[in-house]
Amino acid sequence: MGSDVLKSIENAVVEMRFDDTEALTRQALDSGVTALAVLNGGLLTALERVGVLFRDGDYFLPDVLMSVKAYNNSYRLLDSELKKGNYKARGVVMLGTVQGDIHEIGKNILLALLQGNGFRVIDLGVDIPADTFLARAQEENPDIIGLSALLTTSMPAMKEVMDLFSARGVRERFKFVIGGAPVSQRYAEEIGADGYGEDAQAGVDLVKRLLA
Ligand code: B12
Repeated sequence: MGSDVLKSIENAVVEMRFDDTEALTRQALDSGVTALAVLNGGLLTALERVGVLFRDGDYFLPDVLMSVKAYNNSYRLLDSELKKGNYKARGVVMLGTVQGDIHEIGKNILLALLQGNGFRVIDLGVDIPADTFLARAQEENPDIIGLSALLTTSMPAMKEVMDLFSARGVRERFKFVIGGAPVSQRYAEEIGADGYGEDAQAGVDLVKRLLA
């Protein structure tokens, strides 16, 4: 039953059946499938398939948006489960997608898992300029700043953030972690970030390590 319903959720997202994703997700959760299993076994595999269809020219941008809408109808039901955890404010993390980039799904998953692991998270949103990261960091004083980028063309904006903090002499007050499909450990080292997380769970582990 578990893997059947996950496959159905995956197909419903890929096929843009947004009413079905909600009903199927309720069915999965009611039958005891965990929120994390729906995310990893249904939604993320669906987005990978959507990515391939888009890359190969079988899907156009409106198709991707419809699939994301179907994804959101499911994810909405998982979000509160993923955020449930042992809340004891282990630290404060500020997250944002860098300027020029509006991809937010990965960042939002990291946000949910961080909250589920007891961190307070300040979400700046998407398309965030370097000076906004700086201004909000000075206001909120987070322990960690997480930057997300999904486009090769927006990756340099991560370096701009790092460079601005250095130029203002506040780089050492914060730890920086970066992530997103085109980013790597090597790129993190190149721009002087404190770490790279391949996926949201790796991001949580990294944040825990940096604050230990
Ligand atoms: C959904 C999607 C969109 C949606 C985004 C909706 C939204 N609300 O986020 C829409 C339709 C808006 C979109 C638009 C565009 N997209 Co798009 N999109 C995708 C798609 C299909 C999925 C991305 C996704 O959400 N993946 C799922 C999440 C969970 O994965 P993730 O983001 O990588 O996040 C995980 C990790 O990377 C990590 N992580 C992420 N951030 C962070 C941060 C930290 C600190 C840490 C530690 C970890 C971490 O944890 C996450 C969870 O495990 C990808 C294809 C793909 N397979 O990736 C293309 C893709 C990213 N898009 C692409 C492109 C080109 C575009 C457009 C330029 C298209 C256009 N011509 O207009 C625009 C860009 C608009 C802009 N300025 O940003 C290309 C990028 C190519 C490149 N290398 O630069 C891709 C790869 C598609 C392709 N194969 O060509 N897109």
